[in-house]
Amino acid sequence: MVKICCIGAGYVGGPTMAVIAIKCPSIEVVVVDISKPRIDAWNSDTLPIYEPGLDDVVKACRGKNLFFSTDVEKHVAEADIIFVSVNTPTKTRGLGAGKAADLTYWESAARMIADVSKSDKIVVEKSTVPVKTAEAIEKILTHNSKGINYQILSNPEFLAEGTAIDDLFKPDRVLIGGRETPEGRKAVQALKEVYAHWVPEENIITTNLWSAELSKLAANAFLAQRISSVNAMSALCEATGADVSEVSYAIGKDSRIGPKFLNASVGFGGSCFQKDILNLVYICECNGLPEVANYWKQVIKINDYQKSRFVNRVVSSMFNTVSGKKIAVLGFAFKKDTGDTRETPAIDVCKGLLGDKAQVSIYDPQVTEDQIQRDLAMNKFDWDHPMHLQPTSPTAVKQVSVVWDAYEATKGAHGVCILTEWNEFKALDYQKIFDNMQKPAFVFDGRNVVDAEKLREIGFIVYSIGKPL
Ligand code: UPG
Repeated sequence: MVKICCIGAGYVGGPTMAVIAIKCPSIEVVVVDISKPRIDAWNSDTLPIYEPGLDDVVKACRGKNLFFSTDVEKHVAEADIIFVSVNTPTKTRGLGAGKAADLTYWESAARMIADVSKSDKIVVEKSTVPVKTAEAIEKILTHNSKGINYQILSNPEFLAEGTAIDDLFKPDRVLIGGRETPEGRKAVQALKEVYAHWVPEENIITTNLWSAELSKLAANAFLAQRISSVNAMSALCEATGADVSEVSYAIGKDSRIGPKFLNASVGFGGSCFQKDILNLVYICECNGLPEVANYWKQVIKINDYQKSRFVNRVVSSMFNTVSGKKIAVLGFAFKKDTGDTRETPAIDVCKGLLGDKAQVSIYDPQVTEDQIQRDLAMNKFDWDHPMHLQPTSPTAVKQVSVVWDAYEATKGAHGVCILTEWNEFKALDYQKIFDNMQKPAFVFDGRNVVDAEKLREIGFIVYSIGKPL
């Protein structure tokens, strides 16, 4: 029986290993993590992350060929294939601060593997890492190898949150990079055989190590670039009277461009896009390619511009001040169907409004008050450094209230900002909301989810992204 161990029971490690377990009954899969509460949660009825379909997959194989454990060393020692899926935050200090990936957790995982291994191992990079990380890992492993053969593979994950299980069941492609030596090819083949249990062979791409590592950063950079491109267009649409939805539809009909990922918004968020692009920028700079670095940096700059443009629009349309005014914020997660707030545009928008002394009342169906207060009290990039930096009990931001109902949030407000595209925001009783708001009543739709014409008939002043007034 092949034994797989995955270090890191997070958004990627947990769901990916659960799917490998359900698709490969002949393989034993153990997910390990140093965090006991996290492992306890994976072993309980309430899993630590919410993904549609995940509960069923875990229930079907947990205790049979899928296990969650804190006994990291034992399971690493026993495994044939070790996936490393630990977090790689952006460095907050030292060389490359604000851009480079912090590989502390990766490095300690590699050292631990070297310490406890007694047999040959295939070590798989699952978390997104800078190009050439495999080389560094290889050095750590082989210099401590005690005669053990290690093969390093890069097998980046492309799942998106909210659709993780579907993405894992039917991936557009699986990418495996390895050394171009006989041992390297053998290791690639071994991992390919795992995925071949359910992924058609033509969808499993094999490349050299560096191509696989770079492809992950490139995929996220291209995806984010599409959003920044359409968001840049949205500013021009607002200035000219064009409608960004019509422009997106028209250009998306070109089969070379395609219709997906062209929705203008208040900005992209999530744990990956910004981090991976910053990382790409840093790699370009280190390789003496400042023009290429600046090109990709612009994707982040437009995203920051889109968020501050949104805040400026709120403040300027409300007679140049929101001081003391109640502003309702509907949606705080970085996208719908998740409670994840990492790098959500809502953080910057709320901080902007608070900077202008607004009273902000926030409602999100999946995000707790505690989380929101922590996010608003935290510095940029601190969220992914769980060991130290995170404030344990942040002083609550007094100008912020978090409520459990959209009607409560909007009661007595001067303006409403929609920052996440939750379906329920389309179906709210806007007449009731209007009746309970201060007049003139403003709606700033950061996700273009409401029917602006209908709201205008009710009496709202509506600003949508990239649309004429
Ligand atoms: N977004 C838009 N407009 C669009 C599409 C997305 O504003 O047309 C925003 C969305 O609201 C969110 C962000 O872009 O804030 C990212 O969305 P999405 O890509 O769906 O979420 P993630 O779960 O962060 O997934 C991305 C990649 C995935 C990769 C993962 C981690 O899509 O392939 O595995 O990041 O690297």
